[in-house]
Amino acid sequence: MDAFTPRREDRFTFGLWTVGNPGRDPFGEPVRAVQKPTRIVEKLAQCGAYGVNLHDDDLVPFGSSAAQRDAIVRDFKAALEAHGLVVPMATTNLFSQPVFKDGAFTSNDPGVRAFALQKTMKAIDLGVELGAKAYVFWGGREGTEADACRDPRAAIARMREAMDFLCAYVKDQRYDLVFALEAKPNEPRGDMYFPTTGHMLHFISTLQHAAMVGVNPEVAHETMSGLSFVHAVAQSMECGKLFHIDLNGQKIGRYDQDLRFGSEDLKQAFLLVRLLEGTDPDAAKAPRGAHPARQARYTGPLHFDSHAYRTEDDEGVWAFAVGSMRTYKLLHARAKAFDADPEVRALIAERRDAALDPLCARYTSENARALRAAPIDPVALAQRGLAWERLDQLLVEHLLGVRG
Ligand code: GCO
Ligand code: MN
Ligand code: MN
Repeated sequence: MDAFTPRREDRFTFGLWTVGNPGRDPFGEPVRAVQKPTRIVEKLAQCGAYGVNLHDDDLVPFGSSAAQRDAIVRDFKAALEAHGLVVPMATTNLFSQPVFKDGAFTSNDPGVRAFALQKTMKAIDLGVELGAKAYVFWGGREGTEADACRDPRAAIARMREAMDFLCAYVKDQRYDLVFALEAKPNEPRGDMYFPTTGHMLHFISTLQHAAMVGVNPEVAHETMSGLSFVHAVAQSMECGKLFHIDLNGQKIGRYDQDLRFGSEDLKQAFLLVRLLEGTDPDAAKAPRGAHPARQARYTGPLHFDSHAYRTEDDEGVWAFAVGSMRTYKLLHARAKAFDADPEVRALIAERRDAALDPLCARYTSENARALRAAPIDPVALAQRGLAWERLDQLLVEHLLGVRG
């Protein structure tokens, strides 16, 4: 036990499908035994996790009878109770079964779309019964290879119709539940609709019940496209839409690797933890122009959507789980030290201009007139070195533990 040993109050969660991943890939058979959900609950609790998340089919195998479902749910609830774990998030598997081979909510077939809604309503009921407060939508098969098969605008409209329907269902049932939409650029489809978190954020603003819908960004998914995950998360927080998060590790341009958090991208991971935990005291205050719903820090569950290398046995799986959580806590400690460093504070202190700032703060015809006439010297402005080299080196030294 040390300061970085995971504890319940750290709010770390894993999916049944993550630590339960048996190591099957497109080229090879499983390398580990399938574990019972109740055993996963017990092991996660021993590792210091706070919760366990699930797809409907992870817990209740597809095609189970109502009686089988009830028995499974009863045993699972008993395990949660016995080991003190919660289920903060649930989701629907809308990708494994052959019926979803060309999408679920965006399929051209009304029968498939209706089945997707039916399966999701039942899965929402299951999630709520287990105590979930967030419901994730990842459109695993919502995309194309033969792109002429449907107008992409029709896919977007169908997705909107499904979200509006399901939000209304949640309200009608009086469930205390929000939705979190998860973007991914490709895999398993050649191109998936809503490929980035930014696409999702705009889509959400067009929904009937937009207030109950946010995003679930995933490190691997934004990184696959070569985009900055930290910027995607920051944009979500800036408009109050970071409802959930999928933490893992990923190299740019590869298939979805779902690696242990911090295993590939330590600097990005450091900046991410710094952002989520709000260790920068200046960033805690909303700047001028901020969105009214801005989140200064993220207080929801910290979910690891990742799995152990295919080289690992059962012991390796739990080493992977503990490692994910420890790395988060280590990075949190480094981020606190970085933001408490007086040299860092001095370098990133916000500059003020007593004459110009008030003119830009609010549009009035007088301010515009005064601003047009203001003597601003772009050559002098450009001459100032910013010392970001020093700042970045300080970050590296904090990250490597030789400072602070
Ligand atoms: C993936 C996704 C999934 C989802 C999960 C929950 O690339 O496979 O990240 O793991 O997060 O289905 O919706
Ligand atoms: Mn993924
Ligand atoms: Mn995910």
